[in-house]
Amino acid sequence: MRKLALFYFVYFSFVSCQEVEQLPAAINYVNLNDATASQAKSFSIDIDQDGDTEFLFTTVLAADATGDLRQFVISPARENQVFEIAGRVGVLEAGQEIAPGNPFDKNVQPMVVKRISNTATSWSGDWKDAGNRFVGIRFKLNDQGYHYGWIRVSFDKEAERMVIHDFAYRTTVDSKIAAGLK
Ligand SMILES: [Ca+2]
Repeated sequence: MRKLALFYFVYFSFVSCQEVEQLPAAINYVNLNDATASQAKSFSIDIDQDGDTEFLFTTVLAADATGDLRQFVISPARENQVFEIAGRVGVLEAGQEIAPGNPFDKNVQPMVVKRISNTATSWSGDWKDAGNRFVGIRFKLNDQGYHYGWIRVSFDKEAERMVIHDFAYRTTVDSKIAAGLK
């Protein structure tokens, strides 16, 4: 009788452990230790560390009739995309859902633009005053479907650089995540 009781105890412990492992979908979190991207250097994120960049933070120089433009951009590689709002990189708050069904795009407007003319310097772009906000991302690795995740970014106007703090994503494809969840 005692043996039987022990059996049930072991058996049910085993079953409940299995259930715990199955949900919720796991999250991979990576601390980037406040990496920076500026005119002097770009910063790339190679999520699966296979030598191919998934997302690149860099600057692009351009010019128009009024002067020079220094554009701070995120460039998703291959089929990877960012959460977009009206063609721009959405400035997401902590807790905002990043999920299948949200609008994503690869080709988005610069996050910040510094305009330099002979007479003045001005800043524009949704991210110019951003502190600890989230870029929603989705990307494909070697499997079918998209992984959903976020990258926490600040813009340092003084030093003219993007600060890329950390990122996280669901290890299971097609699974939503909340911005900041790790
Ligand atoms: Ca990669």
